[in-house]
Amino acid sequence: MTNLWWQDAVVYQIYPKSFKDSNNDGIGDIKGIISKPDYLKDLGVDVLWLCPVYRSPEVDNGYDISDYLDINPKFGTMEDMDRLIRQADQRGMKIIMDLVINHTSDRHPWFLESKDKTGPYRNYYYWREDDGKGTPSNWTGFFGGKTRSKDPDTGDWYLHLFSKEQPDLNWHHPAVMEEIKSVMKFWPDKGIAGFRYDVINVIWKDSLENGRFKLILKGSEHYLSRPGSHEILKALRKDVLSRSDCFTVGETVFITPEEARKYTLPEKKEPDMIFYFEHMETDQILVKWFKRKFRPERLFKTLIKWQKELPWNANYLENHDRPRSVSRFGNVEKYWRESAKMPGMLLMTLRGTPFLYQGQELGMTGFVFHSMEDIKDVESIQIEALAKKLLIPEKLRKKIIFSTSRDHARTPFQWSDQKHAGFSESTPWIKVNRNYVRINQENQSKDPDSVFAFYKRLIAFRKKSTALKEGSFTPLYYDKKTFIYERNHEQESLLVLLNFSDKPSKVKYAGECLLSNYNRKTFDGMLHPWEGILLSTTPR
Ligand code: ISL
Ligand code: CA
Repeated sequence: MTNLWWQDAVVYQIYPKSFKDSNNDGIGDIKGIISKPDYLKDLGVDVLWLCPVYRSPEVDNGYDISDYLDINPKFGTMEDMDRLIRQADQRGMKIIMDLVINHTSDRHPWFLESKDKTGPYRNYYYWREDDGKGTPSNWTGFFGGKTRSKDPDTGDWYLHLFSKEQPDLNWHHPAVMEEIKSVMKFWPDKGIAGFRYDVINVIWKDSLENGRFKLILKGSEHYLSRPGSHEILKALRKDVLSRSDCFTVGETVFITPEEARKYTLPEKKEPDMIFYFEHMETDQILVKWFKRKFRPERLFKTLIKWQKELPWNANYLENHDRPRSVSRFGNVEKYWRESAKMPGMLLMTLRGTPFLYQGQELGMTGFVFHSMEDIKDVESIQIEALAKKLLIPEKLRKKIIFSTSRDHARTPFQWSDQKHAGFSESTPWIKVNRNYVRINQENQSKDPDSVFAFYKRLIAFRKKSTALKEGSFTPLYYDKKTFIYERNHEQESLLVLLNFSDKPSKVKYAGECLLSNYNRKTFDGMLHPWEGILLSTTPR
């Protein structure tokens, strides 16, 4: 079967707050994105995914929406948004929006209205009157701590799986479905090509009963990947999305391949793809705050499993919630350039749609945090507070937060070696990584051997390779550091060889290189440290 348009696309994720500031208030904005279309076009990406740009009090940087049909004034206006869509279209690029429908902001008019016990909005959220017995539930939330808060205005309790400023929508109430449907008609009518659904496998709550004993996410048996979530996704697709040539990718937390198949097999008619997290968890124990040494073998095994289990994957190595990949999987000190490029080859040669996160194409690295003042992320702040409550010593708390914070991925994009990395002329909302003088777009766009140049080559290669876009995936070999697989499509066969280590690796293949992050023309069977090689095995 030939691919659908979004299966041939390379998606580039933009975190608007940190991409480019056009009016020098220290905050990235839509006009900033508008000022860089040629950069994105030059890189070769087809779709831009914008993290939320809706009106929002920004407790969770836009993942707390107070108006789904308007733009956050800090990011610009609806006219700016229309211009961005038009401008992208002129260059053959499409835009997808981030859609958060598990919860809204506590400033959303629906929530404000729902405080009225007898009003028409009451059932938009999960309210419970106070019975004097304390918190009405033992569930634990995603940001640590409880999932019920008492509204100071009414004294009633409401449910929130994330921060208390993000109350969960009650999808049992039919009006919620109708509201979201109209939101999802509005944006495609404007020219938006699809949606990334935020935490989509938790939107349906079977019940609000207390949860069984569990170390993490107590209560999640009542809402993780429940049948009700499938009903909702089917309805949204049938009644709204099928009207245009949109695609959707659902973020799914704590998902197994078996569950993922139920969401994404084409005949299910739900989201087209999902983001899973298992490969992001190969350097952690239980939760991401407890790190263990990264063992490449675990990453290879996990990727093979998902490549085999799903006919089509949404592949990614970075996003706005996870530390930078070169700092996690590579060697930033000794082999920064090589170990920033090689995982790019992995991403662009797996079967599925590749999602690239802003700055990954420059090999942007993790941040070195010194103080909690440097941390802006609500999750990090709440986890730190929880750890403090649990009497975890300050030094350990800092170690945990500084190594795992979502802010690693949120530092300003490094455009140049100018002050503030060319992101803004005034102090950015979050600190710039000190290495911007060395790692920046201006440098790299001029350098044929840069990380950027290599990503560009990878993307261009993928575009003309049917084996990479449509072909089958066959793992051939992996060990503690080496990963070898084949991609096949009728007349075209490609071999991908990757070395995830500081040591050379001997393999039993050799031949002419189609691509190499060491710029080799021929391969003799010995991979250099952090080398990625693409060979042709097509019979002549
Ligand atoms: O990685 C996580 C699980 O421990 C969390 O950081 C993350 O909150 C989770 O993956 C869900 O993420 C999405 O929804 C959140 C928002 O804060 C994230 O930015 C978003 O990607 C709530 O809307
Ligand atoms: Ca700005």
